[in-house]
Amino acid sequence: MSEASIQQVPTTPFDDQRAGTSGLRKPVGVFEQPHYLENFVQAIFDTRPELNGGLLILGGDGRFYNDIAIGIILRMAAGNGVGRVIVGQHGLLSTPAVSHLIRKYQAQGGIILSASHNPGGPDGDFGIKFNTANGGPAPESVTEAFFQKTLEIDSYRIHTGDAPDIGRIGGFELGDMRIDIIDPVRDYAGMMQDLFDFDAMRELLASGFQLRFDAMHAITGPYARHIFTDLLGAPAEWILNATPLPDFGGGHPDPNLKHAAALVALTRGENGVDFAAASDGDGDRNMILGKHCFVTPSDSLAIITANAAMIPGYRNGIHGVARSMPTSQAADRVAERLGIAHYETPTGWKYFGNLLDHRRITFCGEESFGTGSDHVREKDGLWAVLFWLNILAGSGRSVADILAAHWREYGRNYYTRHDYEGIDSGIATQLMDDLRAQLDSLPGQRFGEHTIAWADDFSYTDPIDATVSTHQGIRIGFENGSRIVYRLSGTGTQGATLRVYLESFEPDPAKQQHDTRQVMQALVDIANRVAGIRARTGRNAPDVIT
Ligand code: G16
Repeated sequence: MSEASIQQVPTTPFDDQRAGTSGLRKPVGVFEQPHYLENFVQAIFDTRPELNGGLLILGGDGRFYNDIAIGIILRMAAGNGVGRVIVGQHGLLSTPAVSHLIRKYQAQGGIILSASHNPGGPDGDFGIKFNTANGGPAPESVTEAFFQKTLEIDSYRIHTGDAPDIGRIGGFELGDMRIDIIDPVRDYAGMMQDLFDFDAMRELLASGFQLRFDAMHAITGPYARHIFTDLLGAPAEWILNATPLPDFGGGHPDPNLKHAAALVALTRGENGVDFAAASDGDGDRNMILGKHCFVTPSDSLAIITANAAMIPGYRNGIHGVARSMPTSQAADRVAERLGIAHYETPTGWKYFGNLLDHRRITFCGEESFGTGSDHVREKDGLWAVLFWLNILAGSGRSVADILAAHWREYGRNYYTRHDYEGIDSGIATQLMDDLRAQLDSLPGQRFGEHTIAWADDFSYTDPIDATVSTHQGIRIGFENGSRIVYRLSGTGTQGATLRVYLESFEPDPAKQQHDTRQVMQALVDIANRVAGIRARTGRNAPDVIT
């Protein structure tokens, strides 16, 4: 290629490009600063030499700035010697679809443009993350190398030609680089057909069973339309908010009881639908609802593991199961019964990568509405919804019946999470430091019926590469099996978000149908007293309860 078509643009470093729990997430205005995106992307190309002459997968959740960023990244890829880029039409690809395409086409990596469940639009958030050749989010060692590079960057390389119109499917050239613009849905839908029993699900949907899926004006709209309507025969109107919009229609694309309240309402009352589900901005999260019931993500992971033998893609046996530390211990009980391994990892999907790659686990999940398996290396919203639909079709039972039967057999882990958002970062850090200072004196302290048995600051040693991750959250365990966990979020963009995770175990079936809020109240009060949340933050209640 003529070097004349490649421009070397001088730049200066930004000091805030260290990745959080999942990539670099900032308000759109930060990304719109001259050179901000370019610096980060150049750091990727500089530290991943395998991309030179290699294949890169590129796509995003369609939020504001997605199309502009795609154009810049295509020109920079051409400027940095990438051999070929596969990009989703209109720049759209869900996070699990990118993971799948990386694996299917043996790409050297992928770039995903998304701030996940954070709001979009000109005043919302934008984000970028890099996935490695296994299809999974870059581990800390890789994102740390990006960060170090961004601190010393002095120029970036960009092709001076125009990127092709990403609305047109087909093959294009930019300098020596080939660009293939593809249908974002087709490959992913094919993988789902390989894993699940589409005939059984089609029959269920034709039998009077009522399903609703809320795409929240985000990436899963086109995927859900194709899978549920074209392949499974569901009426088009069962897919709600199916058109991806740059600002997600002004909503918050977070599938939980607060932000998907309209969907929850459809499951209530005499005419409540049998099954409802939602996914988030980039399609990796899921929420599962039945008539008058909500399945916690922790229970969902346990039930998926317990019912794997019903699903064609998992019938031949499963390895183990992993959950992030704050996720309830429900899946552990299933693993023990099945005689398979179970793991407890820090928050962040990247920590599951080694376990999946080395066949230690088949399933993994997080309380933050993430569930997945070894079919890709990301959590996968529609996969989880299809897994549940396949269980419903295969068992002929309702969501509520499946939940109740599961609890009867394994016991119920009551679970709730309280989020205090946008609190002062200094106050949040001090709260965590003071908790850490109390760790030795907490065991033995009694609060009514709850006596603290142990307390620690969670650290994790990866069983494959022995990487150690420290300070991953404060855990307090009680003699009756209850647990309180405190963590600061790594995905927020305004101040700090304190997450308090609460869990208690109930083996007695006669006590398993109580209201979660009532059951957890005593533990909520203890969590407040031990950390002094109200006094420190001035907040009387959490902003979000899930
Ligand atoms: C990301 C990560 C998840 C994590 C979640 C919440 O999800 O991929 O592993 O559980 O954030 O993290 P935090 O508690 O640090 O805010 P997503 O869907 O935002 O990519």
